[in-house]
Amino acid sequence: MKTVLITGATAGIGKATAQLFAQKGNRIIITGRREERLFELQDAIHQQHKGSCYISSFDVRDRDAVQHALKILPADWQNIDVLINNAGLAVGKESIEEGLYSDWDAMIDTNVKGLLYVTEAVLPLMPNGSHVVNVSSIAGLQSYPGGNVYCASKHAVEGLSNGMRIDLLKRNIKVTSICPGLVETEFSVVRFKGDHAKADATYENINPLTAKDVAEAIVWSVDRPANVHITQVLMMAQQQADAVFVNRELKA
Ligand code: NDP
Ligand code: 8X3
Repeated sequence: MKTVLITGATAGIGKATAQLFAQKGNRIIITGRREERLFELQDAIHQQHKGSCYISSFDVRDRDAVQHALKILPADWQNIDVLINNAGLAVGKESIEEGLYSDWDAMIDTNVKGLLYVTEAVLPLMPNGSHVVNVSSIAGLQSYPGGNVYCASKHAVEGLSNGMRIDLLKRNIKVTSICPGLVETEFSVVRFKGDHAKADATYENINPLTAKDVAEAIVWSVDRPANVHITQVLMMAQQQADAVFVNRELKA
């Protein structure tokens, strides 16, 4: 049984990952800004899996709040075996000349600086032999039209994952980067600022990945034997070749 801290557990990939780790008998710490959703998930985990689940609500962009949240963890939650850096978002899909400062700030502050703040606060609580999983993206490996700053933020996650893997070797801590393609979650509703028609069009005529598909890849990476270090998982939707080529003609 491991203790797993998951950021962004109020929705999508983070929520599915929390449920799967709980189903497998692990103790989980769920985080996010929408506290009411965290309470609902905690209730569901208690009822469905009789699992041990602790709530810590904070905004990953707020460094003081992140440090405080980790500092006040009860003593029996202060040993964290697995950190899942999942909280993240895209905001806007405009061409670079039309981008908004507020969108750029939200993506860089959340996807890059937020991941750093959480990692810095959690690492002192992680024993040798533990595991960090960063939820990156195909956008961390390739850019696509209108992806500019989101892709840059995920390229930074790739750079950080590679650097962390080197720095944490001395503590035997594994670092895995998960790079999914199109996953149908609240991601596109957030990206298009509540425009559900645009969000739905993202997944039109394809079989997108689900949050559970990505959660399974995360849990699989963590559950490998000690001698196996999964450094990166790249996974696409069925009709997706890469960040740009998506076939919407042939939905199976
Ligand atoms: P969702 O929008 O469904 O979930 C995003 C989660 O991130 C929510 O729980 C949200 O919680 C949390 N979050 C966002 N901003 C903050 C913040 N400032 N502080 C704390 N938590 C925050 O999207 P996904 O599940 O799809 O996204 C999860 C991760 O997967 C992201 O990093 C995303 O970039 C990545 N990804 C997504 C893909 C996709 O196609 N969906 C593909 C590849 C990668 P709350 O709002 O309650 O704070
Ligand atoms: C989210 C998926 O389509 O923006 O990372 O690359 S996509």
